[in-house]
Amino acid sequence: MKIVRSEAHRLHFPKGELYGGVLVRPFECPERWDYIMQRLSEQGLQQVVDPPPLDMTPVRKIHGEDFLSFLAEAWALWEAENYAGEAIPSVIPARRMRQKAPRHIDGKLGFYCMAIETAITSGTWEAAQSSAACALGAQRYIAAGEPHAFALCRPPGHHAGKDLYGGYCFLNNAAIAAQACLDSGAARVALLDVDFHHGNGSQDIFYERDDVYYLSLHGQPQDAFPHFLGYADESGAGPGEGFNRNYPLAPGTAYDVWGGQALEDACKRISRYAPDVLVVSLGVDTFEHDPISFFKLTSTDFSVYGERLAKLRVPTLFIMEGGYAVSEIGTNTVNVLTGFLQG
Ligand code: SP5
Ligand code: ZN
Repeated sequence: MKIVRSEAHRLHFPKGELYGGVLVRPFECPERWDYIMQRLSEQGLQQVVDPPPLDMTPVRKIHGEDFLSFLAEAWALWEAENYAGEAIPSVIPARRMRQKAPRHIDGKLGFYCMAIETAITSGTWEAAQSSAACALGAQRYIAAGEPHAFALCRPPGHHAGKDLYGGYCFLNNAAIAAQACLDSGAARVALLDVDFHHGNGSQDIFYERDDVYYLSLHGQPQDAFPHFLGYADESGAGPGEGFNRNYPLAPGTAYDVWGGQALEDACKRISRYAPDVLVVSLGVDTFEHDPISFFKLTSTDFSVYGERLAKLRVPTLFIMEGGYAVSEIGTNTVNVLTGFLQG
């Protein structure tokens, strides 16, 4: 299996994440990448390559031009204010306020942000671009006929919408890769999101489209981040009606329900859709010891569902998303991939 990854991810490492009213060291940290790389090597997955330069064409089909300009200039505008810390919004365009991007960086941050735990710092934009380049680099192997590929993306992407960042995400790597699949000849793409959190950004991007079928298993919004999307009655709109499927699951959900019921149902729907490519938003924050999540998957369960995904017999592009039990993130991620290779 080809693995596309970039050292440039290290350029994104904020010092603070707002958690429980305190600025803590971010859960989404560079060592996540190191543990995954180490485990890949231990398991003999060594076809590791750098991404090609980022092709902005699919990126511009997923994100608005104004949003991309904002990401590119946010740190410079913030620095120009001589603020002491990292860029975090302080004001949000809430209900009945004007939805118009202002000139001042304090206003721009609030306008484009969906969750303020995510700080922007000097290298954030470059790292986000390198992450999207990894997704597109891996997609090229699928387009060239390989049956599978893994993009070790960091920062992650599935919370990033057309014009929204947050939830540790800036560019929606999986959505950009799905778009590139369509642009290189696929007619139908299934985007299966197994991260613990609902991929509000991916759902938002494809909600009115029938060429990308989004399916997500996640903590139910009543209890879990991102709280404001991911209910079971969100089924798509317009031409996209029927091409969005959510499986919101309760605290304490273990593999009998997660895998035996929800993933099984999702797999049946994917088979019926008969996609040309399967993109998997691969977050391993479903793990029983994840510090910010509430599912109960064991390390073995990750191998089991990797095998199940292989049985779909569709070219499969894995895109790394979340997972914050850092010392076990390598084992859990690579178990999905080795399970898949054995399936
Ligand atoms: C890509 C990804 O996994 N993003 C997740 C971002 C979650 N950030 C906010 C988490 C807030 C969690 N609150 C949990 C309370 C546990 N006691
Ligand atoms: Zn997550």
